[in-house]
Amino acid sequence: MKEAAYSAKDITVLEGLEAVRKRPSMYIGSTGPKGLHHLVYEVVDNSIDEALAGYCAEINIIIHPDESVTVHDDGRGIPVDKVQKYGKPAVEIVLTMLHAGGKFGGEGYHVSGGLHGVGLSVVNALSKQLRVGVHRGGSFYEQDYAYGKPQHPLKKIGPSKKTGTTVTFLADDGIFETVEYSFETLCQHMRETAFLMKGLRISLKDERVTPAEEASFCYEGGIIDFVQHLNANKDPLHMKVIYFEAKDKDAVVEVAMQYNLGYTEAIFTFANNINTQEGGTHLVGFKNALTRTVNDYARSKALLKEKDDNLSGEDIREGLTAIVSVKLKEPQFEGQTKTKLGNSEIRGLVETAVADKLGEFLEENPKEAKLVIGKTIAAAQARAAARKARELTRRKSLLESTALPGKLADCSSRDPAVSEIYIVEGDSAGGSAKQARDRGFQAILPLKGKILNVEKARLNRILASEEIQALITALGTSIAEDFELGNARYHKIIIMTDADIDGAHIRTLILTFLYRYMQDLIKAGYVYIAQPPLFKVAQKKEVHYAYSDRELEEILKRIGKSNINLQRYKGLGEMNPEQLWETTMDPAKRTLLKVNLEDTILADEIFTTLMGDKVEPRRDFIIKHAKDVRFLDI
Ligand code: 0RA
Repeated sequence: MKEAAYSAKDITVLEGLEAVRKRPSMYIGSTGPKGLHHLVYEVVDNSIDEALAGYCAEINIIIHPDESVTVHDDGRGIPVDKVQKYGKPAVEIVLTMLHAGGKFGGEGYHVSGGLHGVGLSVVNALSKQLRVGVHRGGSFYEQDYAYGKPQHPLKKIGPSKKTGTTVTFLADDGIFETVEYSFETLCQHMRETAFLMKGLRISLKDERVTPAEEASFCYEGGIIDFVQHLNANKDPLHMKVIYFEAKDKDAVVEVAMQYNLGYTEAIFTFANNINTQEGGTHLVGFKNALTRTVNDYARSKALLKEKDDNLSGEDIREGLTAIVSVKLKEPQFEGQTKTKLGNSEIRGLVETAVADKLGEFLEENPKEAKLVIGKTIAAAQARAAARKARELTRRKSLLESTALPGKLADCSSRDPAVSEIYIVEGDSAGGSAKQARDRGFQAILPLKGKILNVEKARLNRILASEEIQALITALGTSIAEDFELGNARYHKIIIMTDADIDGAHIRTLILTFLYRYMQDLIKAGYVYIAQPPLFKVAQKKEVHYAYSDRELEEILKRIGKSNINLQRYKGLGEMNPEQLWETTMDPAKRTLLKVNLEDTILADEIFTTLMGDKVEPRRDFIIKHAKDVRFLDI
């Protein structure tokens, strides 16, 4: 039979690829930057499967100058023999048929779920060009594709003593909004993956810059190293990271945990290397068993009196950094973003593991155990004090008849969906903003200078701060365990600070507070950063505003440099109300930066670094990111 002849099977394949190109978001989540990076993760996941099966020790990723990406692994190589049913080499099937990425029904814990595991064929369909190279069985093979379609049959290029797979692809810029990769985003993801895959080396190279930038991740300690990394800028309560693993026939669970002297809880969970941001059965199992085990231990050692209340889960988790990683045969992912593990059998497995192994740890390390219990009791006392303080504020506000803080200039609208609140630095800028605003839907809350750094204080002290009380009452949601998104009084919460270092500091303090105590406001997409202009350029009667140095240059180029009056705004206070309205507050003209929380692990790191105790890492971070506004866009 001639090779060009189309069979019914070829047509099914083409229809499959066409479906992917028609509705890319269904397969890759989005066609924005997130979806683009997902292409790389998808290819890497296939190599990870080889590593999970025990055949791959190293993965190399290269971003080429034309934004094409190569992923190379030293696994067994995708099989090249003909699959009888299709009359084509297996590698071609893997690259062209939807859901043919697995090991043809083989063994092992596949990386699959959420948007992962959709297969190489999806990446192929969404690429202008793709080349696959396979070292296997003594030879090297190659095949090229365009828009998912093979350009020639698999070619045997020559002999080879190695094994492994190389995929190079160029994302289709007709489908993706951008095809520019962020080296940092890829590094962050690959570092995480390397932590979860003990001993696997993942290297990255960015050839778009000269000299090329390189990074390489390999952790012999696996998630123990992960926890140490997360606690690197914190003071540990005990030196040794607690680690244990347990297996049954369909799953393995690994847990690593270490307390620090801070007050925040940082538990991250994974299922088959996927960050389960919405939690699920493994998280529930972990929390339940942790609470029970610590209480049992405390009672058995008479650290709690018979009549005492149980220590609460929340207090037990104060200052805890933990990774819970499960790998299982058939993961079920649920929830809005498909990042909630649903397999009910996992809960029991994790519970038993934690109860046994953590119980053992506490028995064998009485000194550490005592520190943990002591910290928990302190947390419980602070929480009780905070509750009292809150009840007092509530009662007080009832007596005073109006619950809203005096400094708030509220808007007249009572519909949160159209209402906005500007949180403004300082009373003078607050005054301008009050004059500038549209009082129909814009409220103004001026805050005095630097609010309390919540990273360094417990809830009771935080609640004692007048500025924070005003903020909480104005937003209406309450905080921490009392938080209620539905009570938000505004669906746009806009932080407006001066465009200088102090302004950046105040903005970070406010963001830290929102992140730690009202995280769902950020997740709901209610939190924004105002972008006041940096320069005013006046030429005769015409006025232009520039929001960055680059924009200033563009304006000067356009209008020429004769007869101009250039003003650099050092603070919001230098603008009169009309200017403030026009540049920063008028919905028709302003630009707002939405704060998003895609990567909670990175966000936790950033807030710890920026707001924690250690000076060195903070300095390094600020120097590294000084020119980069991206870190504000958390
Ligand atoms: C199917 C079967 C086998 C390996 C693979 C696929 C495989 C796929 C990819 C994708 C990227 N790298 C990969 N490495 C391997 C098993 C082959 C065997 O039994 O020898």
